[in-house]
Amino acid sequence: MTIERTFSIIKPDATNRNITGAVNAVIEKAGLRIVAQKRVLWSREQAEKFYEEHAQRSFYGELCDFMTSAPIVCQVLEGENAIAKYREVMGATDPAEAAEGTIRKLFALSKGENSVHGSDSPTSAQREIALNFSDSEIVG
Ligand code: DAT
Ligand code: MG
Repeated sequence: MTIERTFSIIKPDATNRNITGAVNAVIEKAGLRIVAQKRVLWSREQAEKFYEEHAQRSFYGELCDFMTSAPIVCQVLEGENAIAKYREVMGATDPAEAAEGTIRKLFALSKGENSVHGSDSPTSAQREIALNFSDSEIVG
């Protein structure tokens, strides 16, 4: 049994539609604990830094525009195999390909406006949590 932490974002399409509670209900029903959470408006610089691995992709500009267009809810989720589990709970990047019952199937509008982010590996989780939270903000 490995208790892990992963980094999550509830994205602008979801905060705009006032469905952060509905997203959190799916997260908690899956057995993940929200051990840190804050609503913030990212600067362009924060978005570009966070998504720097995608800097050469065609959608990078659009992605950074979207992620700074409205408040987001940043979270740390804790649980058994939290990183892989949350990727499962989120569903595929494109909601058209996401499995039934996943957050993206339930709520996402498109491949870009897809309601949530979740870390894809332990290395990413560590980096993304450190970029967005201080240790004292995470209370397990
Ligand atoms: P994920 O968020 O599932 O890890 P990713 O890391 O490949 O997906 O991409 C990061 C985000 O960029 C994704 O959540 C939405 C956006 N994105 C990815 N591919 C896209 C595309 N082809 N067109 C528009 N936005 C895209
Ligand atoms: Mg990703």
